[in-house]
Amino acid sequence: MAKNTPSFALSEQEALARFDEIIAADERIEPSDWMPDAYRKTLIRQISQHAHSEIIGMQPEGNWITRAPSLKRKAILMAKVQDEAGHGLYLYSAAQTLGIGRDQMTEDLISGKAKYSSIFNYHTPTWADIGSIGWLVDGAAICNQVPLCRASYGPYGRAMVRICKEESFHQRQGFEILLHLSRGSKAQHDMAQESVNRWYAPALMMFGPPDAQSPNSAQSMAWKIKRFSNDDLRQRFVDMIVPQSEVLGLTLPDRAIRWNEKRGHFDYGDLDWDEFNEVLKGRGPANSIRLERRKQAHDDGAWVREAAAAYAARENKEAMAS
Ligand code: BYC
Repeated sequence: MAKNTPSFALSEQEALARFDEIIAADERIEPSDWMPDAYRKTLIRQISQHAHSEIIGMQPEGNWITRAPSLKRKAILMAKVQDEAGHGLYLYSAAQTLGIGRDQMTEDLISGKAKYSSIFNYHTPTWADIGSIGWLVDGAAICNQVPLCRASYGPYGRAMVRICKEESFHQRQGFEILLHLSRGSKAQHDMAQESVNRWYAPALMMFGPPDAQSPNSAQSMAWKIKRFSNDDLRQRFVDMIVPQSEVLGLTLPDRAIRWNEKRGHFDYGDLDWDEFNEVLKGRGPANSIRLERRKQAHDDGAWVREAAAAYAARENKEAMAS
């Protein structure tokens, strides 16, 4: 079959053979290419969940914009929260290339049908939590998302390139907040430590269930959407944050952490997967607040969507008339 034969001119068998060739050659599937239904569904699931996470993730941080301890901190935090909105938009756009509408994705989120990252169902009661989110949550996000820049679906991989650049900056700003607190007064140091104590385990759980309980990993890795398993990425993250915690002068709340010469990695303790499953079922500390707030923002924005639709309709009418 000629390489440039359009997808619609191929039989299903030929189209599948071409899809497999593209994946095997580490090339990219583009929106106009034929793809198996299950590949499309998996991408819609993962990309839309990822987009929802970015949008819901604005809430625990946005919570501190009015209370950031200085004008400079406020400006940085505002820019960061705006970046998250941008990430959500790139990702919703990438998902739309697969045939799902933005309205449908929003409906799935506010009705509680769609998942978003477990991590954003925890509260941010102290300023140090903004540091912990940057250092641990964005740090975990980078470990998970850098390999996604090579995802086999073109629009997803390309969106991830810019997102990862911004996440790196976010991680450094979080690290810097914690460093500042850790080297400050005893009360500031204690606040930083208490916050890291709360965020450490939930950040490790962001990578998803252990490999043996991850139903989607094998197929997603075969399709080169995911490049590494949940446990492999979790291990990379632990190996990254242990030396960083030493620089920060903070302790990770896990007595099992120790260098394992044989494995060439840090060992770490078991995580509470019951807690993770509870959060996924909507019973985490902040699930209901996050969804209520998102629904309220959607309702409050109805007039903007109506105005934009009316403007677009008028522009279209004028364009047709000219
Ligand atoms: N939270 O078979 P598995 C960010 C679900 S944004 C909730 O391993 P998969 C940031 C999973 O969906 C962070 N649900 O799944 C934003 C599946 O359920 P369904 C978000 C989770 O897809 C703003 C089931 O558990 N990042 O960092 O192969 C500010 C079984 O799991 C979680 C992304 O979305 C979880 N933590 O692997 C700052 C990255 N983990 O869908 C920072 C892209 C698992 O079958 N996504 N589940 O009903 C991924 O890389 C993968 O989807 C995951 C899960 C590694 C998350």
